Amino acid sequence: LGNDDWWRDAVVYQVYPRSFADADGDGTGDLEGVRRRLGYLSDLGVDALWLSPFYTSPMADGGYDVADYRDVDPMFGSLADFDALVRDAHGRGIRVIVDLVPNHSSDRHPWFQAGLRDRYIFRDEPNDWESIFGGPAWTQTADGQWYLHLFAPEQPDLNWDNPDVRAEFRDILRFWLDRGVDGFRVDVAHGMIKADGLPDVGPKEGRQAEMLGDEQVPYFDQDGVHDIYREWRPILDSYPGGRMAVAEAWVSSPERLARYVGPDELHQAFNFEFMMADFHAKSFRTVIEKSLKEAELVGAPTTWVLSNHDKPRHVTRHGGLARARAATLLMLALPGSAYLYNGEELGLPEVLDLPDELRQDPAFLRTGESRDGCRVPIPWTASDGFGWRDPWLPIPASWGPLSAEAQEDDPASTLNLYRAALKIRKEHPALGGGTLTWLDSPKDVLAIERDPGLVVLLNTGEEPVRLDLGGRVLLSSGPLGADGTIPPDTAVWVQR
Ligand code: TEU
Repeated sequence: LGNDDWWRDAVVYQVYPRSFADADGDGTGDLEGVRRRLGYLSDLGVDALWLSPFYTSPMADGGYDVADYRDVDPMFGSLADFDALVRDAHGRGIRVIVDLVPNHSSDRHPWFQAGLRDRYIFRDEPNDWESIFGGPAWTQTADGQWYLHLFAPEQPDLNWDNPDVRAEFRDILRFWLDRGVDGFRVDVAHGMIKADGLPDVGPKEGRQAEMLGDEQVPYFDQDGVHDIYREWRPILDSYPGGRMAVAEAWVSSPERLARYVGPDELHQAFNFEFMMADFHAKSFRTVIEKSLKEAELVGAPTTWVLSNHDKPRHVTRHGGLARARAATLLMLALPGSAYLYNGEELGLPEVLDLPDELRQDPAFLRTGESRDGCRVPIPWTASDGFGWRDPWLPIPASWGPLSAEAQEDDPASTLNLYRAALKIRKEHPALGGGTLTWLDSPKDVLAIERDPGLVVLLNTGEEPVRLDLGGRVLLSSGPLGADGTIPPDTAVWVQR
């Protein structure tokens, strides 16, 4: 596959295996389902896949509760299926990134089951920390001791002060690198090290640390996590072909995020500021400027994300498909890599009306907020159950026109917009790399020049705007005005 720096401007497609494609017809997606859709992903034009967890898991948190880090859960297939997927993906020039979940294991992990308490965080008394999923971050065991879980009680936090834990994860990295993976997405990368003595958070802050902009809390973004990445980097570098790692770290500023990235630590960190921005020219500009500052600090391009398996889909968040399509064209024209979430290329909205009894997100039980609405299975066919038999979450009956099949031959479909955008991005490397210059523009319009002569315009206002486009329109997120105006909620790529 060549080119060790492939990740710098890659378009990475996140597969949520449970919801992507079901080859064995049990209602849950699987690795063989992903393999059979490689043609679709290749036509879409992505450079890499990131697979959310498919490891042995009781699924208390959709697989982010791992019971065996070196095996595939039978619901998703087998190691042989995994190997076949990697082989065929590579055969098509598509790289494969896997999810690594080092902050916590499942409570069904053999270590927890065997009562190896020095590998977890047990105390005689809990402190005041709260779980990200709501409620106390401590659960009491039968003998009266308490263990820490920043997430669900079924996800005990590992003790990274224990050298056995460190050795185990170095070995897990090698296990997957030996199987040919191109990289890792590191889950809760800011979480593994807790402040000495586990001090109370104190009154107000509570569980909000994951939100951008909050003050530091004693369980996130501690200096010690960086030692772990300095241990991992030489392992990644010892393999040929550009093996990489991207951090999922919710920290308070671009400066803090920049500390995770560099030649001695991880290659990239998700830049969630963009995902949190409002659909408004000004707010996008602020975020882009901040993000480019981070990129400058670390000397590597940043990452862009609009949707993932934890946040409401951007069609819904931004207020409709037109806006989602416009935001996508903006994202795909920014310097750095872009992470797509399965189904966004079909313009899927968040499903807001799932019946409570079908919701499976552990956060829902404690906070009333559920991430299930962005995890609904992908509609492949326009009829016949969307290509699923009894899917683990119901697919809305109204999704027929959003199915991949229905969009396949429609030139105006969102699927074909993504295909066209990724194709143009390949032909114009300046879109994913190069420099970015802000152009003068009316209020509510974002105007960016990318390297020689590629102009990106986005109208987030309420009125159509007339701009001298002075060039050839390469792509627009929706129809342009007959008089050459850009309607509201529309983005356009122009070649000067
Ligand atoms: O998420 C980490 C995290 O803190 C948030 O993304 C949080 O889950 C979300 O904001 C709640 O709305 C990672 C995974 O992406 C997530 O799916 C897992 O549940 C979590 O870690 C625990 O492994």
